[in-house]
Amino acid sequence: YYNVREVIMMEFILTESEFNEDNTAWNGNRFLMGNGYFGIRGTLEEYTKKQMCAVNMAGIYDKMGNSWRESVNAPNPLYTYIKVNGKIYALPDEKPKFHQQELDFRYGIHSRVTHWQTEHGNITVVCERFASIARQHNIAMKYTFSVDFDCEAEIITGIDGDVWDINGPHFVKMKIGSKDGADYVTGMTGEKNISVTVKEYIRTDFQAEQTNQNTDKSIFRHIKFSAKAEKEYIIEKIAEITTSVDDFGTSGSIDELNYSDLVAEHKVEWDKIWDISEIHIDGDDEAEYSLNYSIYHLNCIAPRNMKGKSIPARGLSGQVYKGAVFWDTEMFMIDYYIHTAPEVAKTLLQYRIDTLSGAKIKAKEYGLDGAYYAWESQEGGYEGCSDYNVTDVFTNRPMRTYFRDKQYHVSAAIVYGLMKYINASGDYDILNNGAMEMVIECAKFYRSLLIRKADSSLYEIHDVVGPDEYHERVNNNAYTNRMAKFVFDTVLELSDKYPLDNKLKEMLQDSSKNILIKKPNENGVIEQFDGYFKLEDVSVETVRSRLINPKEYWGGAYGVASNTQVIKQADIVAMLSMFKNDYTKDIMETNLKYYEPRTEHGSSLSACMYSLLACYTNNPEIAYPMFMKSAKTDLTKGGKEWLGLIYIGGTHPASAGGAWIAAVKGFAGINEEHGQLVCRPNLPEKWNGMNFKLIYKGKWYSVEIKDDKGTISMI
Ligand code: IFM
Repeated sequence: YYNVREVIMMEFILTESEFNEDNTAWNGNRFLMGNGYFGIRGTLEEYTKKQMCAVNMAGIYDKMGNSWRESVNAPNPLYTYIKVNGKIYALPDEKPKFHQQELDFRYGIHSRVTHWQTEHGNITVVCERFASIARQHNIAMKYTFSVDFDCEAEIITGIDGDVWDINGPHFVKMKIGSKDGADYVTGMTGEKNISVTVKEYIRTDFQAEQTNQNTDKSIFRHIKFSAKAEKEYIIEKIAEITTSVDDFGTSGSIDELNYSDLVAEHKVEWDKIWDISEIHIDGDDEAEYSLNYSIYHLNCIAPRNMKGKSIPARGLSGQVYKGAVFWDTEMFMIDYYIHTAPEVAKTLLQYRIDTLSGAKIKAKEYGLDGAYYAWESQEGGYEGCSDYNVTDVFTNRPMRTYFRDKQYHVSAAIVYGLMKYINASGDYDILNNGAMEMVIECAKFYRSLLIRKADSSLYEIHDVVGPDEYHERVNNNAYTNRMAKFVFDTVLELSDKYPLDNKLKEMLQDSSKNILIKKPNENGVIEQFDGYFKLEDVSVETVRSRLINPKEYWGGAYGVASNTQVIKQADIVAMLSMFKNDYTKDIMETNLKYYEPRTEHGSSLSACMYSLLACYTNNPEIAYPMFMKSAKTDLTKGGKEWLGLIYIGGTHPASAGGAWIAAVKGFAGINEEHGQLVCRPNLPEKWNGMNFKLIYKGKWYSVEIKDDKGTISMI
């Protein structure tokens, strides 16, 4: 086993070489595997819902009673544990002599080796498994049991239908059974009657007595045999997950598939993905490792072969944030796909086109025109965000928040993502297929937000929550106003190709010309919103020291940050890095230096934006720690995982995407100028060079950076 490991390129291996029960939740995230259709948390085979095991399905949601709607977890076909001489050996209860968990993130293969010491001798379990990226309905697992003493052994393996849910249970009816040698569990959701079927087929290489023991939700095989010392007993399991709302069919019947063929074709697919997506950094192994690990996660959750699906804020790591899609996708993740898998970027945008009707319904609900996209978007554009989205830790009561009502910037983020895609792919055709209508509806939405005071010539937007969520219901958030202008201008620019109704055109010209765009003050700083400079100017640490409970919410009506200049995440800094051509380097640098010490970076979306702006202002040494923070978000222990009794952890794909943006657009200085890619590197001192590939307008390019010189060549 160890020899096999050695031949795998070590720089793509994530290892934990001892057992630490405290890491259960974190390991579930960092050892995650996925193929876009589902994600499998990095839990161990004997784990159940207690240890937050989940096979999280993409794009399937359910509401149970009055709880929040959330994505659905499938029954778990990996469930397996052992008994030796009648005693259960399973983590976390039976402490091991040795335990190692690994993720080979070049190939998305999870493995574990565990030794238990008994009074008679040692037991070893080795298990390897993967979510096939070549056949996205399939999972394969190879479970090897061995002992160094003769014993009576039993391997219990099956489909655990007692799934972990935050707001479940979602399966109101469950059916279990066996057909043609395969076992299955089908769960039926309560709200929409969506069926999720998990089947498994098992192959053993030894003689054993097999019996089935089922519950009303689960089906388990008990495989009993007399084990001989030093012999390996191998179980191969091939599973298949299908649902009643699938976009694509299965390929191959599970009884005809086998582990070695599946792993071989799975690796071929991953090799193809890495061929375009791997990034080499000369001189900084840790940065290279962390960045490619981030890229691994983006590849695990990409909705390949799927129609109109997007990526939730916590990827496919579970039901946190209701499994919903946020602005994170178009602002932080899509860039990576645009340049490595444009068809995936298009699928993400198709999701927004397909959910336009949901956005129009939401706009109407608030008495607004056009399309107001959901803050937490589920299928059909359904708004998953509740009015009371945070729990007050002091009263344990739900707290009124305004994420749902006032984060107007979400619609503009979608238009921004669309234009990044069109500019880099040249795919104007998407505009004929619903995207132009989407952009126009977003423009109408922003137009309907404009207000003008009686004696003013300028339009303002009032009562807003900007990206910095701590300051709610502010007026003229600079970011939101600038984004609204961007949407007006986008429609006007596109109107050359896609004729607009004259009245609408005039309205949008007027909106673009007269919307208030905040200018830098005499010190060069742009005020985040009206009255921001009048707020108490204290450090993040001072604000932190005022917390009574470490878990209390910093924002909202009486949060510790609300009446101070301390902000949660990049806001002005995000605007400057998105519209860098509007500002001088001096202004960008002044604002970077003003806002950074006032930013808590309480969101994993924050650091990458600061990193990018630091690169744009030729400050790679300031950018570097922010980049590393983003690239290592899921590798670093101690992120926010629990809010009281509510689990809020998971993977952070926006941070992973942000790390890619900082590396490629920031340090490597890849930019689009006059319809061409240019490379103006800004490498940190310790980086000697970088090389990677990119797709631009349908062609592949290789980028080579040596010291300060970058070369882009078409492949
Ligand atoms: O979209 C973000 C938001 O900006 C900050 N809170 C978490 C959300 C999901 O990542």
